[in-house]
Amino acid sequence: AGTEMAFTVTGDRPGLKRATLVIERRHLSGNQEQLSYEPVARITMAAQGSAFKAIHVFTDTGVYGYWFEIETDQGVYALQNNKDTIYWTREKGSMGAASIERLPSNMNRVRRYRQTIHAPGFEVPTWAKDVVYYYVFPERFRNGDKANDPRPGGGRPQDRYQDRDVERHATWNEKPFKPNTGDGSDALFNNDFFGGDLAGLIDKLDYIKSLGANALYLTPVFRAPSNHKYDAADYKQIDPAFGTNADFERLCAEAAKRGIRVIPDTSLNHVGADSPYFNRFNNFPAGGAFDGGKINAASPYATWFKFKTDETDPDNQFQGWVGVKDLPELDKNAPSWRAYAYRDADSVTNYWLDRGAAGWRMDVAPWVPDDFWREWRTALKARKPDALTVAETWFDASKYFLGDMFDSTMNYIFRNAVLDYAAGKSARQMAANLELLREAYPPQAFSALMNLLSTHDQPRALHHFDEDADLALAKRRLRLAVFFQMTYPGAPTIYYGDEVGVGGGDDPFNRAPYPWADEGGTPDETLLADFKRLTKLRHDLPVLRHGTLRAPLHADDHVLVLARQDGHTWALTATNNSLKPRTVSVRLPASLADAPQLADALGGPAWRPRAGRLTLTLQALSGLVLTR
Ligand code: ARE
Ligand code: CA
Repeated sequence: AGTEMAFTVTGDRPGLKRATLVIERRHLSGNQEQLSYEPVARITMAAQGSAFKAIHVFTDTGVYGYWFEIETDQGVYALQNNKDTIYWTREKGSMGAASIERLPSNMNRVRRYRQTIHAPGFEVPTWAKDVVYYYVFPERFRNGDKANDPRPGGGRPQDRYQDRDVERHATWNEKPFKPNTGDGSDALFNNDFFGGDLAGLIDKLDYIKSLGANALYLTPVFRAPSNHKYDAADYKQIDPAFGTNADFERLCAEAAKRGIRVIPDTSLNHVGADSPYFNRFNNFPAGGAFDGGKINAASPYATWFKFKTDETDPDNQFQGWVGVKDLPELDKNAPSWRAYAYRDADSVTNYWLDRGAAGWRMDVAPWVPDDFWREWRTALKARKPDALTVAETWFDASKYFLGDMFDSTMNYIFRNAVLDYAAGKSARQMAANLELLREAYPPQAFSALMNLLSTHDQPRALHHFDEDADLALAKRRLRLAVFFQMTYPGAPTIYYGDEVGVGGGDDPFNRAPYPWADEGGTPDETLLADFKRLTKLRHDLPVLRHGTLRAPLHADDHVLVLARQDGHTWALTATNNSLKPRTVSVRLPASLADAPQLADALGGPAWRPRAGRLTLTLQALSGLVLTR
């Protein structure tokens, strides 16, 4: 706020009469599907020679869009963002490519340039930009303790969920992780269990470290009936099938010894229907808000939910998240819920920070009101100033990066852009999509993004690359995607198993057990070695983590060349997604043009610039990192 920005439009279009700078506030609401613009300022730009100039002072933090209304002899046009081209270079403040089009009848169609004005004190923990995540769905990683496996029979009433419909698989390979009948009879569901647990994670910390990861992101580990545990039954207890609270502390302590931080995940938007809070199935002692399917006004949790007393069908008396009745939605404005979630000294948020968590990934962020997240962040940072906050979002997350909500987000925009590129789509398109993030996100958030390729909610990267058609080719494409991930700003994120060739389509097939060799699995060791080589490259070269990204030096159908600068250190990163070698010639930035040679960080021969240009040949589906 208080930031002054100067805008200049240049051009020699004959008949140019007037240029107006239009600034609007951009609102993305609902589940990020409703986009609207609120007028902020219309400034007639002053003509100076062939240029038009204007200055605007942003008085308030916010997500802004701007464009230029251009009046000529022929009518009124919008000078706007060209969505298919790289149009933005922040360092010079000039747009590489813009388009001038007639004003559309629906003004939402104008493609605005973006400016996010964040609070001056927006600090992201400094460690975040050095992170390489290992991302684990704990039920499927490693069974370190057979004694705690979910099993039918016995147990206290509140353990009874373990008897319900549990399909227990003795070995990892017992149930196919590829649908092969088509009739659904082999489908996996929320009640298929394989026995993974925290003991398994502790056993494999050395493995995780050897892979080059220094942060461990875990999908929920708190007591819950399903295998995914987003249906919390006790926010303050590790699920008995995963271990104990002491195991969590041990995991964090053992991880810390190896320089690894642990980031847990939970939903503060909904709980499980089968929980003491709700108790729809009476599996817990009386006292839930919906005991046995009846509204219970006397429950200590009664105010956590909004019930519709005029409905008779229990299913209609409460709201499930996106209609999923297993996940009763909380009233996020209820003071009693906010107290439990983050205000109390031993709130859910504090409870696990105090036991070793380095931050939180927060489920379904857009379903929760912004002021909840603001208060939540304040409470969390008061408890642990260097704790990291990561929002689960799928689209533009700018509004979370104003300094008062989140530090980072799951970067699905990155995933989509990079997977499409590695699968053969144009480098120009990938660059345009990624440059949009660089334009919109404050740099401190941009370099802390959770840059993922696979997740537990989407088909794995190998699947995207058509693993069933040609596995070897799919793996080459995966290597290219990982190369890009490891050389780009933001925290590279490895979804457990990707590094040894695990594939699988949509949920639940993207959650296959890790194929440990000592359990009869066949991890792809060659692929693993390549992952390690690339994480090492990232750790060895600070410029890849800290270096400022400049506007792309080159982007065509196949090749992208990027430049990074960290003080006097430079890196050029280049990738080719073609099945054939490609040669490109790029003009070097001034401070690189006089370099006698650029070293290949992966050990290949050095490259020599000539007359300020560098001619590079990239092998099929490969990348290069050149440093000075
Ligand atoms: C289960 C089944 C699904 C079924 C669903 C609905 O597995 O096949 O479609 O039920 O009946 C958790 C479990 C899921 C489970 C779900 C509901 O992990 O296995 O699904 O609970 O029981 C959207 C949201 C995003 C959300 C995903 C799932 O925007 O926030 O949907 N992700 C988080 C977690 C999930 C978790 C939950 C939320 C609930 O990461 O693991 O699910 O706590 C498009 C849209 C996205 C959409 C995405 C996936 O690309 O753009 O908005 O994400 O598809 O559907
Ligand atoms: Ca176990």
